[in-house]
Amino acid sequence: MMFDGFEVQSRWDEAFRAAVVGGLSRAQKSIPCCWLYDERGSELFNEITRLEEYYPTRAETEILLRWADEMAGFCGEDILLVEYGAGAGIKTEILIEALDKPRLYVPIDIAGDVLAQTASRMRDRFPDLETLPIVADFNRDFDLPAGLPPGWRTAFFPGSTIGNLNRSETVAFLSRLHRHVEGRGMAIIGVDLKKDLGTLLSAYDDGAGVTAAFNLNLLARINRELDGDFPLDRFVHQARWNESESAVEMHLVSLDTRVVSACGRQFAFHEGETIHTESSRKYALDSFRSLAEKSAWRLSRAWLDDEDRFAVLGLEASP
Ligand code: AVI
Repeated sequence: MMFDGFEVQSRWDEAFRAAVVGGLSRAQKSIPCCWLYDERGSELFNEITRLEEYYPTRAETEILLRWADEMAGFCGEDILLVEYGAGAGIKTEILIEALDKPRLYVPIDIAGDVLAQTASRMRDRFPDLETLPIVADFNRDFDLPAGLPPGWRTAFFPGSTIGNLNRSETVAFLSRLHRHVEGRGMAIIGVDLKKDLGTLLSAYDDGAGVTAAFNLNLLARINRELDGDFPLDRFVHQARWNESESAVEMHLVSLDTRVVSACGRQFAFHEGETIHTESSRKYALDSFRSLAEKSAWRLSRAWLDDEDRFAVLGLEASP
């Protein structure tokens, strides 16, 4: 079935509406973190990646620059590289540069416009490498197209976005990757590691207030797109550690008891009540290994930065 741009947009709007109505009706109000990324949210996230306090992007780039040749050896020659959530793709360039005669690059992203830009930049940068962009939500089940060229496949998922998935989503996602590499390839995945709480919390509550603006932008988006009336100066950003989930959580805290409208519905808040907007899981290598094993992957390499803050993991598919 074909959908035109208008239909895709209206399905998207409907999904946002359903996420907000459903999420604000729960005892612990929560809205999935994918809705943080409208145009402004994506700009703010890019700003976050350049902040002093937000170490993951710098640490992962340092690892890729240092170990790309070894990662390329791990992947093998003539491979098909499949990237999930291929946003700007800067880290991917480091890996592709090191790969031995890669056969095909398959960037996958839900945002068709971002994907088209990434594909065209990659074609300019690597004119000999065929690029086949695919619009899909990597967090839902989908198949890669039939008829891809033969060759071993490597699934690439940098950015520690895997930390934004819960346990069952992570196992389902890794199982999907296993299927996509036809049960015999590799995966290279960026994972943020558990560390002292001071470092973790300041990464999600920076001094310049960029992460706060990123989180609060969700309420501005609801006001704009879903006819909401959240008073933006009466909600504040909070980053907190959830030990049982091993995750930094972002919340929006209501400073007052009030009723807010959105989507033609009313939602009551009491003073101090929060909307949970994101969890960012931080792993110990052993805990990630056991999740990977549940999805038929074997953890065979771990490349770390100098301060052991972040790991890029090499997984091999077990049959
Ligand atoms: C996209 N993701 C890996 C980021 C993270 O660290 O969980 C999103 C983010 N949220 C606040 N700062 C960055």
